[in-house]
Amino acid sequence: MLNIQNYINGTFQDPIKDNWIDNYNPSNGEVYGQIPNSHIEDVEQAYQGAKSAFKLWSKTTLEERSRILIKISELLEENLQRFAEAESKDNGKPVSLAKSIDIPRAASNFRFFGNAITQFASESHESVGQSAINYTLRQPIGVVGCISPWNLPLYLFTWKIAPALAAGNCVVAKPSEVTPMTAFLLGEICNEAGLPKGVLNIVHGLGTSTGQAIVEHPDIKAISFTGGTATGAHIAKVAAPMFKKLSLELGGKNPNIIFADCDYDDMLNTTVRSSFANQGQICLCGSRIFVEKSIYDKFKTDFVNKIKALNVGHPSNADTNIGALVSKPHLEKVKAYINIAQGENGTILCGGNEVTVHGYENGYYLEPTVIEVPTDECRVNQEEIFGPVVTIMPFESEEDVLKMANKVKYGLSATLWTNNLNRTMRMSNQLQAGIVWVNTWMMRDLRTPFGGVKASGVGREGGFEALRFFTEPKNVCIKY
Ligand code: TXE
Repeated sequence: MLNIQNYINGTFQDPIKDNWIDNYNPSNGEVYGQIPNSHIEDVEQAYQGAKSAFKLWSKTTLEERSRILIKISELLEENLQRFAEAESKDNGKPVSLAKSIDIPRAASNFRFFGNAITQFASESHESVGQSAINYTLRQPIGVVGCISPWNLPLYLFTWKIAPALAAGNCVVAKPSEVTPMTAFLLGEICNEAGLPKGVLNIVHGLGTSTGQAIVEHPDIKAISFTGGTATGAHIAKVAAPMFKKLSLELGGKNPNIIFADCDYDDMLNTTVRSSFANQGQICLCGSRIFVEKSIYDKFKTDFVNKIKALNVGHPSNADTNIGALVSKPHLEKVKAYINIAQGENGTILCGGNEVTVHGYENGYYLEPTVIEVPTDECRVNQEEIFGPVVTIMPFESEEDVLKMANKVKYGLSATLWTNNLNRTMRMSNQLQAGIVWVNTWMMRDLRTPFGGVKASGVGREGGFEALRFFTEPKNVCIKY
């Protein structure tokens, strides 16, 4: 058994009420440890730690903050294998994926924001003819709350924490109770890197108790949240009357639009990834595939053949493409959508069944599933499934596909495959999404704004947008 503890004021401690939650290994369905089920008292202690640390941290020079964040990044890189294995065990994702994407990107988050803060600038405005100069101070907010989900556990946790700390805030953070392990390990690394105690506090527990206590805390002034849209709406309701700053990164149901004039092989290989990477549990996955009619039959055959060749297996096998889904309830949710598709006259072109992996019979494995849908309005084409399930259907014209692409409540990302420049410009201007990828998918430059429109969220993270979110602008006007 591997019990994890809260990281408060630089030390590891049990939850005050001694309540615990089981932590499951999705690859075999077994409980392998326990995590604190923290309550309001633990959050209060974390807040007090953060509050005391704020006085010094907010006055620490940018060079010193930057040095510590870059040190955390280096230590994560040194511990790559250990963190990748821990992430995989907790989440079910292939170790190879955690090693090549999740942990390196978590390290990049600290390095990037460690550097970005030294380049962050604010504006000044000379009020010509009035003998006055205005400048903008960008001051840290104080104690901020960061709440993250289970799909990219350390990657999304650090995506919030790194800019919050870089900007001079102190943090009370909660990782998902489903995947708490690498956030727990991060505490050790922060101590080793010399992060002063109390600057970062990590409290574990359920969303409805620990998470809710963070959101409701009267002196935690900003909340950065990534997770489900329903949870985001609830958090907004709680936080709005308290006038908290909010950044909400929520769900997606992203279109992948394929025109006949694209670079076919590149499109096909990338579409396999954009459909099923991380078992399809990425908010950016292109889960609605629209294909121009003239290449629809060819695409359908080639795509299904590629998907049938993917290996579903134990996350630590080097040849595993698809690992385990994150939890039993999530597996049940995804399976329920496959049934819904059949009830809506969808045709399962491949997949659709649970997989028994020899030696790990109780793990949460599911075949990658491709469903041909008769209309874009069916539920599987409208609701976020967040698993290894994609829909495909043909389209006739640019106009039609644009309408279908935009006819969902979400607006996170969209992918467009075409070599026609004018069409690229027309479509990318009109797609309702925070991010449009053309002839690629999930290519990330950390300086770019990241986030969605409509039910995919409010606000942007990434680059200076994140540093703007985690600072309060103050106008100072001096008359001379
Ligand atoms: O997420 P939750 P769940 C989508 C996906 C998934 C669905 C539900 O469709 O099937 O959301 O997933 C914390 N106050 N995404 O239920 O509950 C919770 O403890 C404060 C998309 O696992 O939103 C966890 O740390 N916090 C998504 C975090 O919120 C609360 C990634 C996210 O959990 C809380 C994950 C509360 N009242 C799921 N309730 C994406 N956009 O990437 C829960 N939490």
